[in-house]
Amino acid sequence: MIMFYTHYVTFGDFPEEYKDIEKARAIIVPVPLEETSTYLSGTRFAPDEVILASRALEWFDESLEFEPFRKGIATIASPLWERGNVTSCLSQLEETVEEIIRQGKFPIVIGGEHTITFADVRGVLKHYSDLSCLIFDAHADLRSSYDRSSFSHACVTRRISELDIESIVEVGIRSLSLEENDYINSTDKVRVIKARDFLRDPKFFIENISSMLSDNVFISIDMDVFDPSLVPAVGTPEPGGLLWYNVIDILEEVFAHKNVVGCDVVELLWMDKTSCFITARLIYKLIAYKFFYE
Ligand SMILES: [Mn+2]
Repeated sequence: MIMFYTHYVTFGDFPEEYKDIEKARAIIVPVPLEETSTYLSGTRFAPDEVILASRALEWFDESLEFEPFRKGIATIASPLWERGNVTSCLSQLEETVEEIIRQGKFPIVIGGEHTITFADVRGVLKHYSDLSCLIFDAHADLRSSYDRSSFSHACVTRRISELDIESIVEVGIRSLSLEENDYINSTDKVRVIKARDFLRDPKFFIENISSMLSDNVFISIDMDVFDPSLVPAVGTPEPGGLLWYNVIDILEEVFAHKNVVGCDVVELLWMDKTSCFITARLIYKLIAYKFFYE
């Protein structure tokens, strides 16, 4: 049994009674893991910057017309791990996510590098067998190993595809290697919606995305799915990305038709205040959709 403690700064400047760990329905988990970044660094400070930015959020959701914070949003202290030891971080996080779901709550993990999604999915799988993953990302992350590590952020989707899950849908892809392309062509488990295909016909993909997913869904959002003109502060930026309403429209469709059991938001860097605020806004939207459609 894990004891959860409130993080020293909490998501959203909401009244205290709505940030209580016991009562909150949504649990924010900051995980500042940064061990295998390959280009730009600074994701380990992103969770706290997003949480700081969240204190400027408007409490009311303008399109759903309710105040999501009234369901309770608590922010717990990061799981503790041995610095430099990715495996130790992943096992602590897996236990944390498993416990949050056992308590009937909705986990939203803020990274940190994308590697953490492996632990999130393993934690969720303890409770749900019929699980699929919807991953927003510029990169396929399907390499079998990278920089001599099989737990690099560049391999996370490959590791997830080896777990006992129904399917993976990747949206926004616009960078992949020959090895990854061969892997995609060799498996039915991974469906890839490339950014350019999506942007040519968003309506078609939004209407069909639910049919590619099983009933229970984990959503991972690598912030580099967004175009760098909107979110420049990411570890591996790629041109030609999705814009705000592209991502919001997909989320709305999936939350309306599926049981989303958890989410993470990863790969943001801390330096750009606008990118951090956009991430906080996205997290509040995830919470809004979860409780609007349940
Ligand atoms: Mn990426």
